[in-house]
Amino acid sequence: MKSFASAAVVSALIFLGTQAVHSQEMEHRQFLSQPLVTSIYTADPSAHVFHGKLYIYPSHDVPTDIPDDDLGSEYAMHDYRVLQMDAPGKPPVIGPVALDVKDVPWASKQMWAPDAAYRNGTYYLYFPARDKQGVFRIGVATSSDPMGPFKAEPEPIAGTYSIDPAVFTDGDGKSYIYFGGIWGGQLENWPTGKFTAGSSTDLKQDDKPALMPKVAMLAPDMKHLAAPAKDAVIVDENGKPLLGGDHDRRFFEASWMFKRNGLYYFTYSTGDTHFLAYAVGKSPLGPFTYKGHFLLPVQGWTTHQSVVEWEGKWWLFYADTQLSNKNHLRNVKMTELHFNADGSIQMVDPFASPDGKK
Ligand code: FUB
Repeated sequence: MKSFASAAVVSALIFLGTQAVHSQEMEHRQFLSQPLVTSIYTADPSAHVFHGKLYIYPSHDVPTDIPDDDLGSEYAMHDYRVLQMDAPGKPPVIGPVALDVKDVPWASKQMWAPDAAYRNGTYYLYFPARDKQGVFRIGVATSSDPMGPFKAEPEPIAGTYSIDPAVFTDGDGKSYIYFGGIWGGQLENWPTGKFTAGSSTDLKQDDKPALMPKVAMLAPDMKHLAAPAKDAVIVDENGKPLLGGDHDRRFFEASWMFKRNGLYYFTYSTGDTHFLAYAVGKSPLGPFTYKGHFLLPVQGWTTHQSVVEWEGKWWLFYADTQLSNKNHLRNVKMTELHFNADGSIQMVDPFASPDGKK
């Protein structure tokens, strides 16, 4: 018994020592960029330039006692605040509450990663939330002001489900919505377009095509799908869909589309392997050929991106947990994104200092 107790004490000391070394290493890691705002927690930054000004539509993280789990129950957000930046490097203005879950007739909780769009004088806020039955759906709300407040439609957008809506408007004025997320995002529960109850963490079909993000063209009113959503298929270099077991490359969540030099870049998070990845195609509907990672893992479990051209430069918006070191209390950041001559995206290391030193 005594020797067991001593061994336990020695193990505990070794454990604490390892932890101390680990946290010292964490403290000494340099962050590539600093949080854009520090007075509230923000994540999932969807950045847009509307009429020359930059607006960021983030999740608004809140403290909670709900423990971390594979379904992301600890992400208990209930409202949105919009950020507005006048110039890179200038602190953003934090808008008032733009939409609260209590003002969304169909929703119950978990206002996760939103996005926004503009058409004909109206701003549209797209957002996921659990309905009264606990099923994630995607809603839309409108405003005449990009900062809100937004008024929610009474029902979720018919034909959408799961999480992480991202809306892309092409040069011809047509808009497309991308959505979906596995595990907590419940994409596993929609095998045939109908919700099927059951475990929603990984189908464990590693040798089958991975679950793909969904894409649909939006109707001109921006509140309905013009056609049913279909898979935005991500294929490998041989044209074969990425497989479910390919956790380093397969889609997990966080769809974001941008267009550069006529090429459509579909970007996303690989979730449990913590990369941001991209795939390119010749149509906003896909298919998209996997090209690689472009953000190495950040501090914290999730990150979620947007990529936008602003004032002649390309910017990556993402999030980590620098302020809190807690998975569910994140802070948004931005850094310049660089492309190679062949259109590939240069890797971003969130722990390199801007001059490239670790
Ligand atoms: O913020 C809650 C969820 O975490 C988002 O919807 C996902 O993209 C991940 O960032």
